[in-house]
Amino acid sequence: MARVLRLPDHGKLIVCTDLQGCLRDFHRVVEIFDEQMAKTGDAHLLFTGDLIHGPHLEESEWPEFLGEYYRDASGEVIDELAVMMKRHPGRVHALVGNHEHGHIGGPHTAKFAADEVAVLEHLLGPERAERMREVLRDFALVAVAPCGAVFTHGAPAATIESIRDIEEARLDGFEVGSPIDILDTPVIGPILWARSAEPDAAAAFVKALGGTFCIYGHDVIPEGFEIIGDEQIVVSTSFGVFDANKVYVALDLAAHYASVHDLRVGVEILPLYPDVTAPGASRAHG
Ligand SMILES: [Mn+2]
Repeated sequence: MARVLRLPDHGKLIVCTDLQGCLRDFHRVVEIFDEQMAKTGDAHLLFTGDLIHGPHLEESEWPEFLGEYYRDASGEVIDELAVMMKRHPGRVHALVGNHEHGHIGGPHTAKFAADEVAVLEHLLGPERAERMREVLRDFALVAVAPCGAVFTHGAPAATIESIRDIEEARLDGFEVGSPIDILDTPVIGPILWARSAEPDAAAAFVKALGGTFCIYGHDVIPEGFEIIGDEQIVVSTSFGVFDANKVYVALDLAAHYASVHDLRVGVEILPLYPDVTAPGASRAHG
């Protein structure tokens, strides 16, 4: 598979960060993409990794810091993503996150279980697990767009000379490593695991890829998004956030964004649930 996804210079791009198995938010993002397709006939949808591995908790056990309540539906999210990719060839894309990586050669993640890779593959059973891995193996590591946007799962902290360093990166063979070891692995370690990047490092990274700024998730921003320096925006579309604060990004792929400051709230930076205004308001018990 190609490690670098190259987006076109026309159409609308919808960007969704970490879902962690939240099927309801996946459906909402698909609805937004479908509306764009109906309106313009030229839309793309990009998930920036960590579509899978959410909590398996009762609502009564759910801690406040996890944001809006949901129950993990990782298998369904990947099944439906595969359907969307077939239905819209070349328009629905995803990047590898550290949670996907665990299924295709990376260290097994331990966010909500001691071995989330083993838990999910056990839940799915061998055949469905293999089908899921086939879908995940096609995910790119980085996406670039002529509009200036670069997309990664974690922070753009990797040191690279050029796009070739991404194209030649290998994702397999890290099963035995711990997440701490992999953070020290050049290129893929920071891209999949770094929570922040120094402004100088981010500037060098996006420049090496011919871009002007980077959109990523991996960390939770309870307010929905955070802009750092001139080159970085961290976006929280789903996981760890209440509905009122969930944010997605819509880019005009024909535009040119000179820096992250060209992204406008209400135009490129949009609420996932515009009708929900109070944190937790959609929850039955408030
Ligand atoms: Mn992550």
